[in-house]
Amino acid sequence: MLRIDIVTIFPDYFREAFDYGIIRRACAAGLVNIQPHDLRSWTADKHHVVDDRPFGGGDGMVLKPEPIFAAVESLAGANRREQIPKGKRVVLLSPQGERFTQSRAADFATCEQLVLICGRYEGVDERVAEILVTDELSIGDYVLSGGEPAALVVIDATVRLLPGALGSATSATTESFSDGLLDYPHYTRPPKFEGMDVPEVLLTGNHAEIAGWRRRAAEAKTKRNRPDLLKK
Ligand code: 6GU
Repeated sequence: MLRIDIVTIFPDYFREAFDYGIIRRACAAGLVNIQPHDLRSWTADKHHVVDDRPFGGGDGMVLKPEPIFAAVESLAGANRREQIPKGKRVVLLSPQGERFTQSRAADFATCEQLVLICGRYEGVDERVAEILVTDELSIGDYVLSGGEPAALVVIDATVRLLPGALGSATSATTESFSDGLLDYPHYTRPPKFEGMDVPEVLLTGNHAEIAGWRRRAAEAKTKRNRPDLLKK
């Protein structure tokens, strides 16, 4: 059972997020337990303040370190990176992070616990990234107003890799990125739709020819849409 704890100033954002499809089934089957937590519950002051003005000046507010350190201490049992147990990951989601990839999702799927800390775009006190977390991750080269959508992305990509989460054992390994290529194109009925035909070979039942066509089509699509994937 993978336990996922989300630390956020918007716990209600996640209210129905895990009620659909594969994630819902994985929760129901006891493969994962996902728990959003309000960062404000780890504040000590009367007004539950989680942010403050940046030292050195500038726009926006910065998330304070104390509630985040307290949250991770209570959820993961330690508040220093090197004391986090081997099977746990404490992740800060921020636009300054390393890129989240399929191989990172595969690592997370082997863990016993993930603690996902949702940053705000204005910033998080840097001592969180430097001292507390095991990973600082971004989902891509654009700026989100907070880490909450990124947490959903990380959770979805991870949970579907848990053993037993997908219907078929092959579907997780034959699609995009597990072999460094985009997925091949898919078609279903009707074979003719408004003058657009399904590629003939797919209707032949010749599985060797179909496999060859899919490989070539995947390479062509990767070259067109993601040439960067071929240049490594
Ligand atoms: Cl993880 N957070 C924010 N705020 N923006 C992002 C991101 C994360 N990943 C890409 N952009």
